[in-house]
Amino acid sequence: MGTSESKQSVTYEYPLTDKPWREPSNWNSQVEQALIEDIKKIKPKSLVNILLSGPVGAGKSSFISAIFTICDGEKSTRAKTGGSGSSYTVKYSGYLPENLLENFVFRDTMGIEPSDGIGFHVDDFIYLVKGHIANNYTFNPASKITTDNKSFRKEPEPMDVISCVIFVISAKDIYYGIPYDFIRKIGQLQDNLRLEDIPRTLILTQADRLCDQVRENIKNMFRSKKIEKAVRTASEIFHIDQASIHPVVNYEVDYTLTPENNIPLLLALKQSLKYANDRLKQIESAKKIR
Ligand SMILES: Nc1nc2c(ncn2[C@@H]2O[C@H](COP(=O)(O)OP(=O)(O)OP(=O)(O)O)[C@@H](O)[C@H]2O)c(=O)[nH]1
Ligand SMILES: [Mg+2]
Repeated sequence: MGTSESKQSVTYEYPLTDKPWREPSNWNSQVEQALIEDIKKIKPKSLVNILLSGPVGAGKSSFISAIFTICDGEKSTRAKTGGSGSSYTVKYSGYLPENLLENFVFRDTMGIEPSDGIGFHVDDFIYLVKGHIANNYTFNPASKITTDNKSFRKEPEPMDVISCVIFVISAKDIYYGIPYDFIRKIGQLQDNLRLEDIPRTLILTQADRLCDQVRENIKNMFRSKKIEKAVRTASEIFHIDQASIHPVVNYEVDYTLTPENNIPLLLALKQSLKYANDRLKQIESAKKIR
């Protein structure tokens, strides 16, 4: 009896689409290798900073660790992750992966909370982006950094500024309705970026928690209607083009390094690196134009 029951097929509320809604449609080691080769070709001449920002517990630190996992070829917990009520990350922390990547620094921040006075202080954002805040600064939810703070750089060097921001939000939160206060705060951060002309991408983490079919087989990612809807909704809420929104599963549950586990992470990484490098080139060429 047990055998026949366990063989019964499961009916899902949201069946997969017949055709994938995004390329690549084949997830294999050739596709993975092509992405790795593309990534290796993105070689900035000097250090480039990529900032991670987003709600508390979304998976910012986990995404950084996932990048190290891919670069090192084994599970990494480089950026410490957690699940407490308030932000696990309290310090501004830079991470420089090696092997696969060259010259890219990933900068982790405190999680945003819906209420004011707790979590990341949105007024710190512009100082981070412009390179005024030094590594290891302990965020203060009660007030923005003051210019007399020992971590405040009065005159940042070009190597201190941020060249791309990766917003990190849980796919489930987007799908089931992200609280308005998060939208308001993230909107405020985006206004700063627009003024500074800094590119951004959006990573929808924990896709495995939103879609059972993705949890069962990550290759279902681009055939999942729920994930597709989360991407569309995020695009509408945050005014980011869908092609810059990447659903991923961090190496937090399944620690097996496989091409299919890597592919969504690599797609997100490749675009963020490219945007960051393009920004650097844009600044260089602007210096030549009078
Ligand atoms: N299932 C699943 N869990 C994840 C994923 N990414 C992160 N997590 C878990 O979500 C929790 C929060 O992850 P963190 O990386 O600490 O999140 P964060 O955005 O850095 O959080 P704060 O530093 O607190 O703002 C941890 O328990 C992670 O293991 C994912 O893709 N899938
Ligand atoms: Mg964190």
